[in-house]
Amino acid sequence: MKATMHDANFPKDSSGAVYHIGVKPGEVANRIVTCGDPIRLRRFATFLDPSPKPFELVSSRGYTTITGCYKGVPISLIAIGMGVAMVDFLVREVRAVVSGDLAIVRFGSCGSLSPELPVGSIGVPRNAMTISTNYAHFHGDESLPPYVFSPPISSDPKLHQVLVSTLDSAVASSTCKICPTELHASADCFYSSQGRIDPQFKDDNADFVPQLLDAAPEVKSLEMETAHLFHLASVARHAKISAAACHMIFADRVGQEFIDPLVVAELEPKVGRACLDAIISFPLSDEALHPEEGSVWEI
Ligand code: R1P
Repeated sequence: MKATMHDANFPKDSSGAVYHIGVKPGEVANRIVTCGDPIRLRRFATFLDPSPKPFELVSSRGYTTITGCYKGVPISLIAIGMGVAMVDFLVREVRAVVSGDLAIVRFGSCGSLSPELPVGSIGVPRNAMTISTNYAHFHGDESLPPYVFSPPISSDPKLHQVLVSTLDSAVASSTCKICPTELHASADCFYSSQGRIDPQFKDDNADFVPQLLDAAPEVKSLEMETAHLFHLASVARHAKISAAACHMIFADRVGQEFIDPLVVAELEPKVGRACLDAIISFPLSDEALHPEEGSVWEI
């Protein structure tokens, strides 16, 4: 049976564990690498130091949290599944159980809108915009645009730079370009609001990609979470949240090519390790978990 929750405004149980991720104070580090896929996350967890023994929690709402040390520095790996709601729970609930500054690197996959970002390369966006379904168009006034584009939202420039230089030295090769980009877009859906055509539904998105590029010519890639991560980091109060992201280019949304799984298998561990190296080298002024306190999560 689930524990009783206290406080309907921000539910926690009597141990202080948050409602959806399930973690409590002492179980999440100030430095976080997040991705969608828990299998991808478990591959990165093999890079953690064997001691202290990593803490692990899989919540009933689909979050996997693994906290341990990497090269002696406390770090949490958290897989969130997909979409804006899941990244919103991540940032807010982690913020609620960790004191001090937070640094979060997202490692995801995405589609490319530009030959500058070929399949198998790594995009590292400085800024991300949101794309939201405009329900007023579908349920009221068809003259309104079906999809709404936000202005660009900035990553943390220093964490972005650390990520770019770590990827450049650890991952870049003749077959894998590291591509810092000015603008990425995160949509609220995978199909309609990324311009995928599904004849089963009236999505009004036949001209989606040209309209997006007309509104935001610098946008080079599309996925679902990064802009909301940057948004929450930028509106955080009290302690600082620094956020950056990199994405493996899985699909060419113009030419329709999709990545070979063998390429993913080769790239994923290299990029994952680079994300861990980047996050531990980022200076954080105020950290709650220290290596000697590792026994906190050694359960
Ligand atoms: C869609 O297939 C999922 O893949 C991308 C999208 O943002 C979405 O979550 O990210 P991940 O590879 O991190 O899951």
